[in-house]
Amino acid sequence: MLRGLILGAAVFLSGVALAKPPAGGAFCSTYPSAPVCTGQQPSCTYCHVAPPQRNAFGARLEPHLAPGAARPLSDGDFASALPWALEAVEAEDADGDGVPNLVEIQRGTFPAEPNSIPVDTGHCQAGENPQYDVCRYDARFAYKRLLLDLCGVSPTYAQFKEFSALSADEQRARMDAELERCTTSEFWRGKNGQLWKLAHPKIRPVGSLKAGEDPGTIALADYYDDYALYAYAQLDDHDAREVMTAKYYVRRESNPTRYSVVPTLPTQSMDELHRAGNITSRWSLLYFVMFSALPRNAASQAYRAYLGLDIAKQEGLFSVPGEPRDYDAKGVTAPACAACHATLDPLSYPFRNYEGLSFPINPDAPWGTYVPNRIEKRFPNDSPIITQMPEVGYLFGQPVRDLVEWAEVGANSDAFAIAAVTDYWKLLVGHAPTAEENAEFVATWKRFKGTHQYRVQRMLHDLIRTEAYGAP
Ligand SMILES: [Ca+2]
Ligand SMILES: [Ca+2]
Repeated sequence: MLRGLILGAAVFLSGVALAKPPAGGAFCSTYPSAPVCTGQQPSCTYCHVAPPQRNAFGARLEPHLAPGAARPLSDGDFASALPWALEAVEAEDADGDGVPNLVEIQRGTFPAEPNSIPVDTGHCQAGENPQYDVCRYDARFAYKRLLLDLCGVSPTYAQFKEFSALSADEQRARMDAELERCTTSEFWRGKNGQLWKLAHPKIRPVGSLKAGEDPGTIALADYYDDYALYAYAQLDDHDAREVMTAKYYVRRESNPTRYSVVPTLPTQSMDELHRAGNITSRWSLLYFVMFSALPRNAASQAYRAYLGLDIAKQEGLFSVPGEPRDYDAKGVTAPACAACHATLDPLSYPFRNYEGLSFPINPDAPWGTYVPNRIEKRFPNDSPIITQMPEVGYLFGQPVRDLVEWAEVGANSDAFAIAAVTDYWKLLVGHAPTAEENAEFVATWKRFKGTHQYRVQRMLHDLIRTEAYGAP
């Protein structure tokens, strides 16, 4: 629904401030329940045709942005002025489609596009579909779906008939019991099952580099360990955050699949003090850090995989003043790069001492370990200031002293809960939450974070009760 990703949007041209990195954040703190803020932030095109050129909505905002103040506005001044400007134009209709800006923001349509207007889904009529209650939650529909999604089988005719004959309360109880049963199935928790599918984009397996079971031609690391920790954290009464924070490892047994906690694994090399779940697994470090002095790729992958924020799509930008410093002389202070790197570089500093690959193998810096003064030992001459690179970094604009704290702050953030529930929403409902589903989605992740204390299994009982899941 967010169209057009404009990279390098926050460039500066002839001293004129263009699209601002803090815009998305300031917008979403003004309208936290807007669908465009659900697990994401509005892209530049919300206010711009292509920066610096504003669209109809951006053009209405501009005169209300700190009127009279000298241009360009600093990021800070911009961020504090934007909420006032947004409020000032709430009652206006920037694109002339008859719907005021505020209504469009809240209903998830675009205030700068006349073709984008709220549609009332008033087409539901009783009796339209004799099989199911189309307008509202239908337990029989949800029951079928649940067995397919979690057990991988449709109910038999006899099961379905029996379910249909139950009272509403009995149906709910049966569904809860089936959810518990199905999440013990191989289809759900086993190798290459539903949970492993959710883990694929986080682990990014590469068969040719696989060590251990199912080995590749260049056996570097066994990422089945990463799948095991991920699956363990999703199951039973376990805390989902530990995929980022675990100090332990998880061993998998097959037939039937069982995951159990172990303090060490022969396939892993990180010392306990510096361990942060799958972020510091041997595979993650080898594959995402590789040969880099400043592991930006490792940081942006963890940010995207576990916190749902993709810097390449201008998501989750929290510019840190004075950044990027360009310690490794990669030219990231160039205008087109600086907007993203003011977030990405400080996000990456806490990875500075985590070793990926090196050839020849350095005995002082073994692969997949924490190496104090790694930059000084391995890359001292990469640039004149590279050894000044700190280990302290920033996550969400907040300082973090090392990667372990990075992972803790990340795991406790709303972004983590939103990203985790979004994964299951996509898997079970079939798509990312839509504007119509937003209220149920927000309630679900808030309960996941609060009432359910990050227990996925408890959250799933909520998810199967949503209209998004159970309304045909
Ligand atoms: Ca409008
Ligand atoms: Ca519109």
